[in-house]
Amino acid sequence: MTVTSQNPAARAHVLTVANLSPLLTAALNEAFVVHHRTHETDPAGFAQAAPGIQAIAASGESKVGAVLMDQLPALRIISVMGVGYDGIDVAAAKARGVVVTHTPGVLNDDVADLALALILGVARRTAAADRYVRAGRWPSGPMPLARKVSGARLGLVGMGRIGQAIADRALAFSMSVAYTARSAKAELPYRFWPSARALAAECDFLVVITPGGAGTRQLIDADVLAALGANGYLVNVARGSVVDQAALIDALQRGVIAGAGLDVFENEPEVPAALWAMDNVLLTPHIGSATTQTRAAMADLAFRNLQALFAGAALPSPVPECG
Ligand code: 8YV
Repeated sequence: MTVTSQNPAARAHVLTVANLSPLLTAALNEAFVVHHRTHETDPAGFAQAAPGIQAIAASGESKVGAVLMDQLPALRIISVMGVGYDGIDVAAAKARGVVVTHTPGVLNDDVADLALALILGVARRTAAADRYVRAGRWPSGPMPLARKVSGARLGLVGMGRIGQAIADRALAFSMSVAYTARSAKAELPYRFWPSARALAAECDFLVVITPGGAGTRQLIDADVLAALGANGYLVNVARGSVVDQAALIDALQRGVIAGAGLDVFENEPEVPAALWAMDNVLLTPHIGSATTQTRAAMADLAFRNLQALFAGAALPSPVPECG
């Protein structure tokens, strides 16, 4: 990250709205005057600083709505360190002349890698197997047999950059790949299904990798899970909001589906105790992009968007609505 020191009086003021990666906060502290979550922690300090705040630095899970924007009359940019920006009211930002940026591309590999880890992990029960060994149960007999992954049918709900990276990896496991998305992508060799339900009925592993937000809320409901069936597995590396979590728990409890690999949840960081109790569920704490290498690349891109705005240069990665 290239950071140039500036006269402190000339530095722009940035409000952070999340506990951001130290890689990003270090760069922000060097280049800007940073107000760390003062809107939540220090109302008086925030009220004093608000008229001068020109930027918000957010994470992929942050929520920034019109109410906060209205308190920041000088706001020019919301830089999200994450590809997902479903918590940002982009329409409200645009209406106020505020640009929203995010960090696409640099995390494709990591999220796709984790999707495969969850497919393999839930099917081959790697976490349960680890617990089995540590509990000293091996001498009493072998574990129950698992589910073969190579050659199985993969269904992707969403076929953007990360969906395609998951498909690339699945091909190395001789899996067949099909998908559903808002529209078919003629350039891709994979079978398109017009709905999640139709796709679920034709696959063994249904992987959710579509943006969150109102358009996809509870897209994976009881009907889709019933279509996936007793031999099918659900994997979610997108947003908890895309899955009807109560319906998922019910489907797992009643054996409507075989198992699930979940990196995201409806109300993070809360994970329902009902899920903790299930051996056929693999749980990870929203770690899709959580590697040192990728978080450094995301921090760099989020920082460069801010730098570009204040330098009057073209923004490296505005969200499509602001592009
Ligand atoms: C992170 C994410 O959780 O990119 C996203 O949309 O959900 C994640 O990569 C987060 O945004 C890191 O700041």
